Amino acid sequence: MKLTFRWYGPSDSISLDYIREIPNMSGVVTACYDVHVGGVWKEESIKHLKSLANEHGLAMEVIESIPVHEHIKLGLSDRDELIDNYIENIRRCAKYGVKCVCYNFMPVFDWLRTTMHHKNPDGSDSLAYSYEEFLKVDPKNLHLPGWDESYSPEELQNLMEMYHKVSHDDLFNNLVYFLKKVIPVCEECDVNMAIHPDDPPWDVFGLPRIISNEADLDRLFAAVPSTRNGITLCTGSFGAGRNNNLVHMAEKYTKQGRVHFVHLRNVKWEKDDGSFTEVGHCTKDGSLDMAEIVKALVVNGFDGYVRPDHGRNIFGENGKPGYGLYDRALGATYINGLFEAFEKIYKK
Ligand SMILES: [Mn+2]
Repeated sequence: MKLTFRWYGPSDSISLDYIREIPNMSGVVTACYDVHVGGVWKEESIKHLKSLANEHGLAMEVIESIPVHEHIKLGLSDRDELIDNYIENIRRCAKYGVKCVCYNFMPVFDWLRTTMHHKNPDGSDSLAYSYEEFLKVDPKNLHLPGWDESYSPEELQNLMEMYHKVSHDDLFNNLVYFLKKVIPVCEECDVNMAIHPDDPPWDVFGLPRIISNEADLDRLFAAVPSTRNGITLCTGSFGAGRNNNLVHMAEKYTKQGRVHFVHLRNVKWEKDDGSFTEVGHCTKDGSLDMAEIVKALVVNGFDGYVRPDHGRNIFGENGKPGYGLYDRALGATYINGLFEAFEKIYKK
């Protein structure tokens, strides 16, 4: 297992000096943020990020993410040009040692919560999704925590309308079209594509979502069989879906050689309407059996990249929601413990 940590580049309030002090930390997971979605990343920016990481003893082998332009997801006429740009980004990243690209294919919103600051009984706060709160959101006048600055209200409405005619099958076919062009380049460049599951794993605001469960993954892998076409096993995203058996999924897709990257976090299911709270990483704190998930990875030969996913705000920190230092660092040490124990017992 190679332990990594998400780093939002030089403007991240969490420095590489801090990240390197987390036990067993091997590298950062980052991206170029200086080019608009759909554009070609500047080679000097990729090189700069890598040298900053390397100067701190950290690798930069995972990119999260190279975002997919909405026109590719919509299947519009300019998609070929945008896919060419995407491919050029993969080539440029590969040139600087990148081995894994995390991306997603969710229309418009690549995550959804109803609060960034749910107050937990222990005094910490975390992201949460309440179905009751979700029902109060007016899809015609969207104001969502964490999203209000991403698009102007008009842009958002226009984009939502463009998806009205896009069915689940259309979106799936657009993903396959994209991967059929991208995967051959990944084979050539020794890069793994790791699709991030839908977060949460169901449709929102009438927008289709197609990477929500095991059946969705099986369909994707049947359409594009190369094992370069793999997943980011995000336990918290899949795990918000109560029918997803994460232990089984970890076992099955590790055996297939398709788990290229793992996001480990726990969620606590609230009520029985889909509501959930993000909690500390330990099994006991949430609804997912984190130890059994890690065991399934190790027993089946997983040796890829892992990062602690969202943490709570603790110790008085007022970090970027989900991405503060302290709880993710505690999560990292917990992940280290699970892997060390299971690797000692089961790794051949
Ligand atoms: Mn994730």
